[in-house]
Amino acid sequence: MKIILLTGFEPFGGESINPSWELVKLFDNQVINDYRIISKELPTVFYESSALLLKYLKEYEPRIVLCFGQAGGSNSIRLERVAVNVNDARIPDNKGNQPLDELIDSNGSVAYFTKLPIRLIYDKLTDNNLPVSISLSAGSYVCNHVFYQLMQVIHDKDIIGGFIHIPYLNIQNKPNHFNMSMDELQKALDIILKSIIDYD
Ligand code: PCA
Repeated sequence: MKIILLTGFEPFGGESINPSWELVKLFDNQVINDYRIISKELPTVFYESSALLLKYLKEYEPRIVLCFGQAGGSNSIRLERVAVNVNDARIPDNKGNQPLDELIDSNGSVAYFTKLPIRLIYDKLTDNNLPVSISLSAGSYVCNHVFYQLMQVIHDKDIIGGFIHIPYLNIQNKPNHFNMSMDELQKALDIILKSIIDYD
């Protein structure tokens, strides 16, 4: 059995849920072909989040790693193309850290590309009438932070991985923002997983 590691974040910024964890936890322990899914929640905290992710990479040796985060206000599922070596927080994280203009790794590369087949995923989601876009930036908060350190570890290994942002869930009560239902998000994640498995 090969392992697919899915991660989502704990709520942040005053929210009581984070759609990324709500979504990936539903897939924990599912088996698709010869892949078994493990879902884990990451703290919305600089460095603690990535340290935990790196621990899971060692522990489970996944073949595929898909990290998810909430992008409130986004009107599509955002397939992130590039992770950048910067921490620059608009709001404090869940432990009060608010780094500004800081490098994640002072000896690290400026950026890494995703290793997900984003064009393939984009086409499959579009064919299924799900809102999707390819994004050039995951921001400079905790999601990009985790994405960068994931790519730093896997860029030269035989591991497929990357980061995807999702909009608010309809139950988050954001009448002025685009939102999606859990049914739609589950359908999207199903398609995403099958696309990556086909590609693998
Ligand atoms: N979204 C934030 C961090 C956690 C999350 O779900 C981000 O986009 O950085």
